[in-house]
Amino acid sequence: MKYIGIDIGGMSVKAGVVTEDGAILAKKTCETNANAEDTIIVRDIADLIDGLLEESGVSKDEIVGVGIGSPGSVYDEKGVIRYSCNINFKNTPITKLLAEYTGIKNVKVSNDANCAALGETMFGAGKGAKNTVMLTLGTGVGTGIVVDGKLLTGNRSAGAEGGHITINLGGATCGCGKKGHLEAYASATALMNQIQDACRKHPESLLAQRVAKEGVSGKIVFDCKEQGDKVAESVVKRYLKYLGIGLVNYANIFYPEVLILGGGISNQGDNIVKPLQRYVSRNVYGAEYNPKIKVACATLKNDAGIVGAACLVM
Ligand code: BMX
Repeated sequence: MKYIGIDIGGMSVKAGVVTEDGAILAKKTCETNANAEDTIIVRDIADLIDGLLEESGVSKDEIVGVGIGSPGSVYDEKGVIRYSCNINFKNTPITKLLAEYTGIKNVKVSNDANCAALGETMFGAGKGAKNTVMLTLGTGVGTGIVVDGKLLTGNRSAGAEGGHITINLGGATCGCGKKGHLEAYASATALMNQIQDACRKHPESLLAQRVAKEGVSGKIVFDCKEQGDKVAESVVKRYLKYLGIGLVNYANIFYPEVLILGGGISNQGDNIVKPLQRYVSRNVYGAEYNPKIKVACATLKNDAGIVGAACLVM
């Protein structure tokens, strides 16, 4: 059996042919025409699928279905992307359009973090678990919640927007315009801002010197901390503290077996898992009496979006 997974992002759309074991047979990418008419964006995706099948030598008849993951508010049951703040989707009937353009009837869509959570739960860091919460730490903070093996998405799938829980009343402004949300503290975007703030305040630090030479990145702050830079250490400590608060909130509500962290920052592995594991284990309600909640980094890495989207039609 073969499936197609589509991972829509603000910059690019990634497509892959995925097997029932979650392996990717072939991949292809195109630019996201984010400001174009939504029908043009969907046409581009249809063309991408055609190109992918042609290059991989897989025929359309072999494809069981196409799953799509997109940032924003998605009405899964209706196959509609209601709204996405940086891509021109507005009540776009994406599954209907894509089925029409490709001739593949079975097309499903969900939020990008929901897809990542599904992929990691079926084939990645949450394999074997029935309850997981995944956080994608990227432009924003996306969350996907799996309860008893199924995605929990709320009324008409408008929920599971866990980046928008308030962790600091009146705090930093979130991408959505409200204040104090987890996304404003724990996204990769937020980490970049925190690094730049620290560099402005401490131009003498190793962090500031390296950022001036190499540009800002999440990796640089962990590298500088490793080299003993105190400024980098305090940026990392603060970042992990807010992320930890978010994790404990999810842990207390959903009590999953595994809390999974995705996005580029998850490449830090133990550098983030160890302190976060300590924080969660200390602060979750009734920790001494309840089962341990494991904190883990995503294992599907950049492929989580493609594999997870394909899981929608498995
Ligand atoms: C935002 C929101 C979520 C999304 C999350 C992660 C939009 C466009 N996005 O909170 O729906 O899951 O960001 O998105 O409204 P990413 O762009 O970081 O992958």
